[in-house]
Amino acid sequence: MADTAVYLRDYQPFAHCVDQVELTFRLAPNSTRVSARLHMRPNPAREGRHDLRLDGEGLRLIALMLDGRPLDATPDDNGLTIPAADLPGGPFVLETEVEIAPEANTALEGLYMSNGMYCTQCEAEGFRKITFYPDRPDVMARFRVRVEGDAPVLLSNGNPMGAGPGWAEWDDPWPKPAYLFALVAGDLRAHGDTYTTASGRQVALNIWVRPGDEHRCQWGMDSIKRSMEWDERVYGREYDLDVFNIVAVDDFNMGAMENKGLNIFNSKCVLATPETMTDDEFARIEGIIAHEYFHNWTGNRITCRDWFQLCLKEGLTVYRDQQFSGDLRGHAVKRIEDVLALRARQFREDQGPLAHPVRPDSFVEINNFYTATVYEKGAEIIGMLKLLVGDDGYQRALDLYFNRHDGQAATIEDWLKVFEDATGRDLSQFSRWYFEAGTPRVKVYEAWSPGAEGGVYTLTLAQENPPTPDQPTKGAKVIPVAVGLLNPNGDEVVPTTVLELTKPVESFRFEGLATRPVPSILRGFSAPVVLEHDISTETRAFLLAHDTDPFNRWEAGRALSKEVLAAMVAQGAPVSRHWLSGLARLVRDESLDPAFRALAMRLPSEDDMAATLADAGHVPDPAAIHDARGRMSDALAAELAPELPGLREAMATPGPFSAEAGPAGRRALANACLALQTRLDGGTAARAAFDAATNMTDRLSALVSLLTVGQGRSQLAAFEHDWQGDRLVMDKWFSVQVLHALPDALVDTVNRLTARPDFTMGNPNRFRAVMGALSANHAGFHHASGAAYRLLADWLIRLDAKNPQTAARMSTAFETWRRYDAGRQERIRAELSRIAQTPGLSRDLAEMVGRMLG
Ligand code: 0A1
Ligand code: ZN
Repeated sequence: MADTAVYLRDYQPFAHCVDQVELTFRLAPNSTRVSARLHMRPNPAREGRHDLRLDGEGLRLIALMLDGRPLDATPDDNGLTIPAADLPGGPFVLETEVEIAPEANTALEGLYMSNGMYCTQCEAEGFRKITFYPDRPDVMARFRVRVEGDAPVLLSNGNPMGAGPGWAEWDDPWPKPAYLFALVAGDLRAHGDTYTTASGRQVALNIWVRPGDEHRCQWGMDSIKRSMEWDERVYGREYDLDVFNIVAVDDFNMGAMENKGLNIFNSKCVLATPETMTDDEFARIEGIIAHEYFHNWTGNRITCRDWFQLCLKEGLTVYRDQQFSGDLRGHAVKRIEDVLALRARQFREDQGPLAHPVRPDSFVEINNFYTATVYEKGAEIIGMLKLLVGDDGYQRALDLYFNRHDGQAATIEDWLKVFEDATGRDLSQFSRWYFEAGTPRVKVYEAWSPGAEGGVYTLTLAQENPPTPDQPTKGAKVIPVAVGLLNPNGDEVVPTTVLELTKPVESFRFEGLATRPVPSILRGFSAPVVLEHDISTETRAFLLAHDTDPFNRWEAGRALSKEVLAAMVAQGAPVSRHWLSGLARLVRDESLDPAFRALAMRLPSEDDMAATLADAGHVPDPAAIHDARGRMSDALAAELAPELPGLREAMATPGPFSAEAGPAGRRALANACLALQTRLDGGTAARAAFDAATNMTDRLSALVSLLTVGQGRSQLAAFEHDWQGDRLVMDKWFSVQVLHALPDALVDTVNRLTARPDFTMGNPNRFRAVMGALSANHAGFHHASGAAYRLLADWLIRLDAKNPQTAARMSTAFETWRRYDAGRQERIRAELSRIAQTPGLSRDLAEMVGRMLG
C-alpha cells in the first residue's frame, strides 16, 4: 500500500473553527445513528474563503444539512468536502446524520463493543470513525452529547445534564479536541466516592465496572484520590468538573485513555485485589491512574497543536507520573525501575531501524508513534530541563506554561519558550534533544595530578551522537552529567554536582583533593545516554559497596553483572568471585531497602545482554546467553544458600495485605530468594510457598520459580482450576508458560495454548499475553530454526486483518534483527518481507515493517 507521509512542515491552522458540537447517539450494535450539529465559522487566522474538509471513515451518510437546508455532497474514502462556494462567509451550522456498526468494529478505534458494552477510543484519529468532523487536535470545541440506548448506564464527557429511561445528556464546558471525546454505555456498576478539591469543589468519583467486579476498585479509587491531592500540592492543579468517571473495559488496545472527565481503562490497568494482582501490577495501576488523571491539565486543558507534538503531553505526563510514584514509593527504587524500562524499550528503539526523534517530523500512521521514545525519552528530557534550570526555575516555567497556554493547543516551541522566559536560559542547543533521534554516547577520561596544595582531578567527557535513519549527522547536545567524588575510604569528598557538557569534548577540574578520587558519574541517570567508562572490576565493586548515590550503587552492580556475563558468554569465563561476594554482601545488608536489594539481585535480561554484546562488537548467541545467565543464577544461589530460608523468613509480611511500597519490597526480596532456593532444592520450598500463598504476588512468584527450573505442571493445573473464569488472571497463566518455556519447547507451547477455546485474537490482552511472551522469551524466540519468527509473523498477519494497531505495535519484536548472525537475520528478513507482501496489509503494519526492513 503506497500510503503517503504527513509532514510537520506542512502544518496550517484549520480553515474553520468549531465553537460547539451537539451529538446525539441512538445506539444499536449494527446500526448506531450519530447525528451531529456543528456550530462553525471561518477561522480568522486563515485569510480568504476555504472549502470545508471533514474527516470521516467507514460512515454511511444519511443526511447533510447546512443552516437547515439539505446539501448535496458525496463523501470519499477519508471524508467529505463542502466547497467554499456552498458556505456562507460567516457562522453556520452543519448537520450530519451517519450510521455506523460498533459490533463489527474489531480494530477497537472509534465506537466499538466489548462484552456487550459500547465504548469509544478516539485518540489519535478514531473520532472520524464516529462522525464527519475536523479530526485534528487544534480544533477545540465544547461538546454536548445525548445518548439514547437500552443500556442502564449511559456516559459521556463532562457534567451530567439529565437522564431518564433510555437516555442521558452530558455537557462538557471545557473546549476539547475530538480525540478526547468518549462515550460508554452498558450494564455497569459504580464504585463511588467523593473528593473535595483545595478550593472546596465537591467532585463525585466513580469507577464503572461490569457487575461482579465492584470489589476490585478500592485500590483504583485510592489512587485517584492520591493523584488529585498530589497534583494540587505539587503543581497547583485542581480538578475542574463535577464528576470524574473511570470505566474498566476488557478489550482495549492500550493501557488507558484520558478522555475529559471519562477516562477509559483497560481493565488490567485498574482492577485489583490482592488475590488477583501482583505488587508490580498494583504499582503500575497506581501510576497509570495518576498518568491519566494528570493529563487533565497536561494534555486536556493544554493540548497538542498537531500529532507531531505528542511528546508535549506524553513526555510531561510521564514525567509527572514518575515524580508522583517516586514521592509515594521511594525515589531510588522508582528511578532504577524507570531506567531499566527506558533501556529495555527506548534505547532498543533508539538504536535500531525504528529510531525517531522525540518530536518526529513525519509519519505515515500516527498510532505507530505512541512509542517509548515519545513517552519515556520525552520524560527524560523534562528531567534534564529540571536539572539544568533547578527546582525553582522548573516551577516558574510550569506556572507560566499553565497560565500562558491554558485552553490552547500548543507546540514544543511554546514549551521551550516558557522555560526561556521564566529562567532567561537559551535553550536552542538543548532543543536538539527533541529534534534528533539516537542515544548519545559519553566517553569518560580521567587525569590526576597530585600536588602539595592538594591534587587536581580532571574529568574529560566526550560525546558522540550516532547516526539514525534519515539523520546521518547531528550536533553536540547539552548533557547534564551529575557527578560525585568519593575518596578511597568511600567517603564523599565532592557531593553531587551537575556538569553541563555542551561541546563534543569538555574537561572539568576538581581541585584541592587529598587523594585520587573515585568518580561516581551520571548519578541518578541524569541524562539518557550510554556512558562509556573503562574502569576496573575492583572499582566497580568499590562503587557497589560505597557509592552514596543509590542509583549509581545499583548501576555499579548492574555493570559488573553485565561484564561478568559477557565474559562468560564470549570467553567461557567462570562466574566472577568479585561479583558474587559484592552482590551477596549487598543482599545481606539489612540497612538497605529490601526493594533495592531485590532489584540488585535481578540479573540483566537476555535481551539486554544481547544488546550489550552487540554493542561491544560481538554477534550475540541467544542460547549461550541463556545458559550463562542460568549458571550465574546457580552460582548466586550457591553463594547465598545458607541464608536464603532465613532471609525469606525475615521478609515475611504478617497481617492484612498491603500493596504499599514497604511490604511489596519485602515480598520482592523474599521471592527473589525463593527463585534462587528453587534452583537448589528441587522445588520443595516453591511448592510449599505456592500452596501457602495468600496473594497473587507470592503465588505467581512460586509458580514462576518452578517453571524456570522445568517444573510446575501440577501448580499450573491448580492455578487454572482456581482462575479459569477470570480473564485477567488467566492472562498471567498464559503468559508465564510462554515466557518460561524452554527454548526448544516454545513453539509447541504457543501452539498448544492458541488451540484452546479461551485463546482469542479479539482480546488484545490475551493476544499479548501469548505473543508478547513469545518474543520476550529471548532464547526461544531466537531459536536457530527460525520457527518462532515464522509463528509470530503468521499471527501478526492474522491479527492485522482485525486489529492493525496492536499488530503493528507487536511487530517491534523484530526491530533488533540486525544484531544477530547472518542465518537469523536472513530468517527474520524473510518473515518481514512475507508480512510486507501480504495483500491488504494495513497502513499501520506496512509502515512498521517497511521501516524495519530499511
Ligand atoms: N493517551 C493515552 C494513550 C493512548 C493512545 C492511543 C490509544 O488508542 C489508540 C489509547 C491510549 C495515554 O497516554 O495514556
Ligand atoms: Zn499519556
